[in-house]
Amino acid sequence: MPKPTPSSPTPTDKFTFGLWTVGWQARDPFGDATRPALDPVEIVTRLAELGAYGVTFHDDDLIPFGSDDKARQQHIRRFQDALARTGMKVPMATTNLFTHPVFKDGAFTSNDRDIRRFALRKVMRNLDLAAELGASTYVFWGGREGAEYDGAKDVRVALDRFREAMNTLTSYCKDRGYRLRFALEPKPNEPRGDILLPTIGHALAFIGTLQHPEMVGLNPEVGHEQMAGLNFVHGIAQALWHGKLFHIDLNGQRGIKYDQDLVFGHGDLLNAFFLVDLLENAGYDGPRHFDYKPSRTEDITGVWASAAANMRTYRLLRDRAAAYRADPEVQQAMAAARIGQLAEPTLGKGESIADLLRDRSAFESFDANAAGARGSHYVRLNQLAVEHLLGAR
Ligand code: GLT
Ligand code: MN
Ligand code: MN
Repeated sequence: MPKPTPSSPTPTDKFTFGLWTVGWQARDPFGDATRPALDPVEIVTRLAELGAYGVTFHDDDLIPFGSDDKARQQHIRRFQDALARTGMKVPMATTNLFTHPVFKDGAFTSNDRDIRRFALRKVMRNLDLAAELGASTYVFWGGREGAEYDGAKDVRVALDRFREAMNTLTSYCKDRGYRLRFALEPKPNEPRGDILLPTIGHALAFIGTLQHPEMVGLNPEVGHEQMAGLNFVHGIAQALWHGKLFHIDLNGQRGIKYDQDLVFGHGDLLNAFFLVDLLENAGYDGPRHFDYKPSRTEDITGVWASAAANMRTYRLLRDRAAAYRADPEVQQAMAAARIGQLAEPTLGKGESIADLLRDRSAFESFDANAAGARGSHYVRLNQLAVEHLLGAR
């Protein structure tokens, strides 16, 4: 019997989209745009109709690069009117530090000092707008911070400059009383041959060196970790464990290749299932932000269909994950797999190292061969997940 399909998304789902996602005109390194430009006001309106909670933007998505103050104010006002009319929120904003040729060798880590200073000023101006629009997260994707040649960039010094930029900008927010938190978005490569802070792990280590580490966390993207062959669920679990999952970019990627930015779930679907299970059960209450690109083959109808697909897939996975957890057979399989035992501290309450050394059952009389022969039953558990995902249970 077919499972009931969930009703439409609502703002309580906290689904958000970048203006640059549905607004992508599908220009790629080999071909021209296949779709017309979309007005940010239309994007806000259509996404609201589809049940989204909000939108996010780069400064240049909203205000074309080089606009004078008057034009800038007009763009902002039209956007604010659309937000007020639809009730859409702006929980996150970011800076375009990658399109203009001036950023071809990076922004905060460009070898040119005057370009680094320009980048800081460009961010500061958009931080003012982000705060004005009520955003709580400010993303830093350093797509151009990197190199193609190992001799082109002194990476240790570049990290000094990256840290200087973060310290300067966190201080700027503190001075202005902005309640923004920063979220670094790792990516291994593309558009640079190698990008600085390429993975969740690299970025976490970098955050620990900052002046205000409590203000800086992560905005990991599904495809970016998978481009590096990494397990996104593991990366997100570690980010949560560090208290650093400030925001998330959901999309789909099929293996180690160029950044595909597919619809969420259109890549590694089983990993997406366990990702939703993790987000829903770990207390993540931030936006579910889709950073995808409607494929170049799609017309404008396909753009809105793909936006809806992201939200529908997330909701379906949420339902499937809840059903998986509630299934008595899954609970029994989890017990057989000793999943719960991992939560028990390895040393007993109040047990000292001396106590452990005295415990002969822990070592001298421990039957390692018998323990090594115990089956884990993980395959059965995984099959149950697959069957829930397929709607077979
Ligand atoms: C760009 C990139 C994304 C980042 C955006 C934020 S812009 O499209 O591919 O992954 O999240 O700057
Ligand atoms: Mn991407
Ligand atoms: Mn992204």
